[in-house]
Amino acid sequence: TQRVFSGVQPTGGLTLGNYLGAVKRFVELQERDWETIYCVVDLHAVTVTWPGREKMAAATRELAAAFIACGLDPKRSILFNQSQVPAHTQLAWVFNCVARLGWANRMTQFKDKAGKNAEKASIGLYTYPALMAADILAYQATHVPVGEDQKQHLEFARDIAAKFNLDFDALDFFPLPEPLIEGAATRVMSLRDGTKKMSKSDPSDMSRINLTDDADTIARKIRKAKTDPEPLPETLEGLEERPEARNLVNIYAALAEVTPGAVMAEHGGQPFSAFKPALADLAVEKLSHIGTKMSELMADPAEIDRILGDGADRAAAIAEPVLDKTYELLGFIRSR
Ligand code: AQP
Repeated sequence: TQRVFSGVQPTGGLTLGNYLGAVKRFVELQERDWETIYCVVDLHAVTVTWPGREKMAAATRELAAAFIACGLDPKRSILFNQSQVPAHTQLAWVFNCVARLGWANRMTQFKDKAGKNAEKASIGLYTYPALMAADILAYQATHVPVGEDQKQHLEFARDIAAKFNLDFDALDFFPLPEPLIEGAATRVMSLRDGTKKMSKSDPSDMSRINLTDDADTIARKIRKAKTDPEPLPETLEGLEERPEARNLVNIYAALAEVTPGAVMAEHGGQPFSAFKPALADLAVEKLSHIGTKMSELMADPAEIDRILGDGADRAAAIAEPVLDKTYELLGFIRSR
C-alpha cells in the first residue's frame, strides 16, 4: 500500500508557498484514496525559538484549522500534532545513533537557520532531520509530499532507513520514502526578492501572501510585488533570467492548475499593470474562502483539540508497533 506522511511546523500563519508547495498537494493525495497522515510538527517548531505558551497552542490550532479549511478531511486523513505521539521522539533517538555527524554537517537548512553564529543554535535544530526521519518512518510511509526545500532532509531520511535496515539486519523493514515534489509551485519565491523562498518567518509581511489575508491585502501585495520594468516575455524561455516575473507566472499556473506554458500563451507580452490584476483576481478567488473557513473553525478551539486527539490515537496505533519492532530489532528487552 501507498502511505503518505507529511508535516508542517506551527511557526506562524501558512503562506501561499506552504499552500501550493505542500497543503494543496496533501488534499490531492487524499482525493486519490491513498492512506494519508498529516502532522502539525510542534516539536520541530521549538528548534529555533519558543514563541510562548499561548502562541504555541494558538499556532497549532491555527495550522490544524488551515489544513481543514484547505480541504483536509480529518476522517479520511489522520490529522494530529506530533507531541501527542511519543513514538516520534523515541524513534528519533535511535535515528540519532544511526545518522552520522558528517551527514548532519551537510544540511543546508541548518546553515540557513543557524545563521552566522552556529554555536548559539540549539542542538535540536542540528538533529532536526533525524526527528523528521522518525516522523516519516514511524508510519513506514512510502511517499512524502514536500516543497523543493525539504528534498535534502528527505534524502537524509532515506539514508537512515537504508543504514538501519543494513546495520540491524532488518531487510526492508523501513521503506525508502519517495519525495513527491511536483507541479509549478514547488518553490514559491518571496514577493520582495525572487531569489529567496517565500517563508512564514520572513520579517517582511509584504514578502508573502498569508492564507488569512483578506482580498484587499492579497491584491495590494501582488500589486506591490517586486518586478522588473519590462512586460512579460512572449515565451517561457524569456523568463529564465527574470526570477520575479517567473515566480508570478508559476504562482498563476499553480493557482489556475495549468502549466506555466499555458499561462504564457494567454498572458505573454502583457505589461505587469495587466498581469498583476489578473493574478490578484485569481488569488482572491482561490484563497479567500480558506481564510473565512479558518475563522469559523477557530471559533471552536475545543473541537480542534478533539480532532487532533482523535488523530493522535489513530496515529499512535500505527506508530507504536513500529517502535516496538524497532526496539526488538535492536535487542532491547520488552518485558512489561
Ligand atoms: N516557498 C515555498 N514554496 C513551496 N513550498 C514551500 N514550503 C515551505 N516554503 C515553501 C513547504 O511547506 C511545507 C511546510 O514547511 P515547514 O513548516 O516545515 O517549514 P519550512 O519549510 O521551513 O517553511 P517556512 O514557511 O519557510 O517556515 P519557517 O519560516 O518557519 O522556516 C514543507 O513541505 C515545505 O517544503
